[in-house]
Amino acid sequence: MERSLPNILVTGTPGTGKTTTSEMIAEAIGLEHVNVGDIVKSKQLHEGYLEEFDTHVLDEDKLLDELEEILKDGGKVVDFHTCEIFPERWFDLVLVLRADTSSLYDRMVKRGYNKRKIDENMECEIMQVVLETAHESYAPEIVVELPSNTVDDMESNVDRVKQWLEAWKANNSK
Ligand code: DAT
Repeated sequence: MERSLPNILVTGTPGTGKTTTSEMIAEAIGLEHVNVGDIVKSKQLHEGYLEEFDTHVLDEDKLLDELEEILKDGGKVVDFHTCEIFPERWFDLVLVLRADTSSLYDRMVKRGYNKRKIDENMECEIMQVVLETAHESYAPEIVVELPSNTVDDMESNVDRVKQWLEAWKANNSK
């Protein structure tokens, strides 16, 4: 896919800071934030709600069609906790946000998640599920693991992406 601006995927366990960081990146470097969870809900791209797991079952085909259109010209920061459903070619950089268990736990309690959801997400983070899945799904050189425990972490993550974008532009200018 030829793009004049790159697409960046920001992934990680719920609560690691994807939405906050994606908004900061989008603002700092002039890309557009695409919150996949919000699109799934607003366009009803799911096949129902699983009460037991407090989650929606994605209609992957519809979601991918919708996103293909949004991402085709590049310049998007895509924020989603699942990273393996997208075609590899869509992204030029995949950021996997990581949080310490204590930060993550506090954030999920604040969000009002039930115990089951908290336990599930804590285990997901401890077992590095999203990081391993990202490594299985994308080329090693585009997957970057970033700590996201403090505001300073977020700011330095945004700075890193800024520098990365400059390099990307230099490499992709004709
Ligand atoms: P996600 O989109 O991964 O679910 P979020 O961006 O909504 O996460 O963040 C959840 C809450 O945690 C929100 O109140 C902001 C806070 N938070 C996230 N990352 C943080 C960080 N690195 N430092 C301080 N607070 C953070």
